[in-house]
Amino acid sequence: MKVVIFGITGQDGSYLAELLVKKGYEVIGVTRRVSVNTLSRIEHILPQLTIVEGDITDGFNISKIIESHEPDEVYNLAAQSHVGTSFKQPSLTWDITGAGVLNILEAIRYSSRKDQIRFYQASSSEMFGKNYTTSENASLMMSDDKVVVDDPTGKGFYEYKKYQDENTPFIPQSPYGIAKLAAHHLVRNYRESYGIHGSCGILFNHESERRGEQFVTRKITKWIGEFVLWSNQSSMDIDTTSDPDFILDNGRKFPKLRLGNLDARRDWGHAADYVEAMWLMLQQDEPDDYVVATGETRSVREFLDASFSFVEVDDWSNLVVIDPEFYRAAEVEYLLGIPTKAKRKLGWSPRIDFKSLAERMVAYDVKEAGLQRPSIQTV
Ligand code: NAP
Ligand code: G4F
Repeated sequence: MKVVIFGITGQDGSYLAELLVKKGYEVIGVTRRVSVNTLSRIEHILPQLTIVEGDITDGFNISKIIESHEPDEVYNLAAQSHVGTSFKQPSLTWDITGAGVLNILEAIRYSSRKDQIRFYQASSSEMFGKNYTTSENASLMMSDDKVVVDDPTGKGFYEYKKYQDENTPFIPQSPYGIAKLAAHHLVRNYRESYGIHGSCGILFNHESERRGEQFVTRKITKWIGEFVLWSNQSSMDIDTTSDPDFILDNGRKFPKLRLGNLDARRDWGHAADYVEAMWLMLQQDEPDDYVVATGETRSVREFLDASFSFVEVDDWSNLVVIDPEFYRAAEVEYLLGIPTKAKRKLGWSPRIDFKSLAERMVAYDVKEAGLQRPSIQTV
């Protein structure tokens, strides 16, 4: 079996490539030409991959790749995937995250192997934006904000009255979410109009040791790693209160962690679990759309609590600065996905929970910081 992966150099692309290599696929990864090396996440499996150059905004080139490599499966993970950046560069986001998907769909539509190709599109919980479903089981309400709903993963009852599933209408809040929603509808339209075997995974946030450093979880764990290294070289009396922006230690200083909205809630899983759901979707006879999530929601504040607890910091309030720079023009405040359909139809369940996710990321970044010896600012 042959597969083409757009976005193979990203977090998900690297885990998916690993999974498919293990399954015996011939993996063709498409990368953009850039002036730096972007292959670090897939370096360990490079000998087993075929790397070809391509950009999803270049329709002709995409057609050529699909026609010449004759894949059985095509995964589109390529995107300008940062929501904050999408407010600053909306046109670029539209061209890549929205219109780029149309280029791939057109390439499949006109391919001589249209009926043999199965296509996966990386849709996103960001498409739900400010919308959620309120549980109809109001009579089962346990307290003001909790209700027993379905038990999709078999791990216990879901105790929230607000959630998103495949039936929740989309009200996206960002140029990124809008571009993803346009692509999501295009896949449905090409499925219905031309019989393309196209499935969309509506994936909720998933993180890992390979997560991009601009996303909030990795930004936090990376900072913790560097802070642990710095504080190991410090005296016993680190001063966290005198300076609003820096942590001080006898003439040495370390910048505090600058974040935006700590109250936003996300449903956070691990990327290695989520790429299995992508593959399972393409093994189904009929194409369809699936929510992939853990069924638990946590705030950024809770991620901070969990992450700092692994380095034995109970009170991080003087280590973090709230910076308006990291607030968004419009926010998605609440995400909690119910993956009942993925569980029932695909047999998929997440394995790595919130606490283990934070623990793995912190452990990795503490180790990495020690190896890289980041430069320390001095007064
Ligand atoms: P990521 O780490 O940001 O990776 C994005 C990938 O897209 C990179 O390989 C990047 O290549 C590539 N890319 C960007 N622009 C491109 C272009 N014009 N042509 C070809 N490739 C291009 O994202 P991720 O976290 O792995 O997410 C994978 C996909 O799932 C994305 O579509 C994302 O929007 C979506 N998604 C992610 C999550 C999540 O929580 N991670 C949730 C829902 C949906 P370079 O290495 O050259 O930059
Ligand atoms: O980590 P984030 O940037 O992820 P966000 O915006 O939820 O988007 C991610 O998940 C989507 C799925 O829902 C994907 F489609 C998308 O590609 C991406 O992978 O931010 C999470 C939350 C937000 O509410 C943000 O406002 O954290 C808040 N936040 C607070 N301070 C911050 C920061 N986010 C970032 N990136 N940086 C901060 O300093």
